[in-house]
Amino acid sequence: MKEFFNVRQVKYEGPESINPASFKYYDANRKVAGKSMRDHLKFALSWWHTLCGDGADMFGRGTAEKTFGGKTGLEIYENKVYAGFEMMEKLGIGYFCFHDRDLAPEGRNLAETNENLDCIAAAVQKEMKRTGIECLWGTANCFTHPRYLHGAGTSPNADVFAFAAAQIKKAIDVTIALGGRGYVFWGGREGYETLLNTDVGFEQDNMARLMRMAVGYARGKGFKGDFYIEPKPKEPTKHQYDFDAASTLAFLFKYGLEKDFKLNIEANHATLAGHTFQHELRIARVNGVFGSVDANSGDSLLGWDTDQFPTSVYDAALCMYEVLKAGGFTNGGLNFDAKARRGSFTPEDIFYGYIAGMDTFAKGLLAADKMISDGRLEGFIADRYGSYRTGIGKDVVSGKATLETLEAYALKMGEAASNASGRQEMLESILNALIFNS
Ligand code: XUL
Ligand code: CO
Repeated sequence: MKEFFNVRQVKYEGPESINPASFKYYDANRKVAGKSMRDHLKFALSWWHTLCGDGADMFGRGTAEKTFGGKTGLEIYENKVYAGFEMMEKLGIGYFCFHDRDLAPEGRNLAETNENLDCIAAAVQKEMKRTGIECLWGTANCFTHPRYLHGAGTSPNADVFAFAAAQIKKAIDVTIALGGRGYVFWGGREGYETLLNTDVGFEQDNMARLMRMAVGYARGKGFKGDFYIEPKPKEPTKHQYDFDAASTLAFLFKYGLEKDFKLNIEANHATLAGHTFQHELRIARVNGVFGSVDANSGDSLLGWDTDQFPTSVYDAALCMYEVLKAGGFTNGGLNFDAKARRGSFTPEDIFYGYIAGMDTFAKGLLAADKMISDGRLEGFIADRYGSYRTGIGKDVVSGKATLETLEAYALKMGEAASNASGRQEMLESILNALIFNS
């Protein structure tokens, strides 16, 4: 078989290695808390950035070659399949995620577009069989084509809604055919530019209608995986309805979708919403809708979604802490929704990006495991709420207390007992030490 990358199998060489094409921390078979790193982390390749994104931005053309030697439309997309699987094999990545339009180009009409997709999906299926690599999740790209200029499920144009529905139906078919564990809704254009032309309530009702149709259809076809909403506050629209985890939760509960949907939390989307990555994961976890992760990072000096490969061990540690506390991934995993910078345009640069991301999360996993086994951080939190385990606090939690009984208690009390320090700096110092020593 033709080789696309002049890169050897990337191996674990340990933290002392100076070989940039090796893992320093990601040792796939190493056991952490009874499970291999491979099974904890469930790394996935993003088809769009890795095999399609050529570095084009608003001010400049592409800088990276992504035709993989193909001459015609379909030949290019078929070569992406072979290149993608070669890359995943060489990096030891077990999963991939895709949009319908990353896999195959649009034809002259929907029927031809669907044929293109079936043709490339067949090649993907063969490669999956050969390598044992699996599909983490699929999705429909309902944001690139000009027909979606006012949205897809939230478009004011019913014809566009119908087209989106047809596209999603096919994307679900392909996800099921590839054994995908999840199906993602990321509402890139499901929001608004101005309220002057927008019926917010109607648009959200329609989005929920489309999601219900998708659930009904997929479950009818035997899909047992999870649906995910991937929150993002803005970009490309000024305001996206799935702004952050909390607003997405409100949407899911309002429309009764919370049993089928979980959240796919992306680091750079969290920071765009003015939250930390950990905050978004925590909100998903404590509300029982933690599902999957789009691992990347933004740039603190830029106000848009830069989709950089994640290199902050600190953020990765806090992410993996939330993942471990959620009981680990079930259908989800860590999808690198990340791309090399425009100036890093060679194929090797993408390998270095994945290596950096995988090592960062391997170290993050080790640190998260330490955070839990060490027990000091969690012990501190448990103590902090200790007043609710006895006396009046216990009555509050059990539901026995009322405003009247609490008033009677307060009147007798004089002044409330003195507050304890929150010890933030001490806890931050403990966290640093745990990361350094992991
Ligand atoms: C866009 C983004 C998407 C979703 C899938 O910011 O993150 O690539 O992950 O549509
Ligand atoms: Co994403």
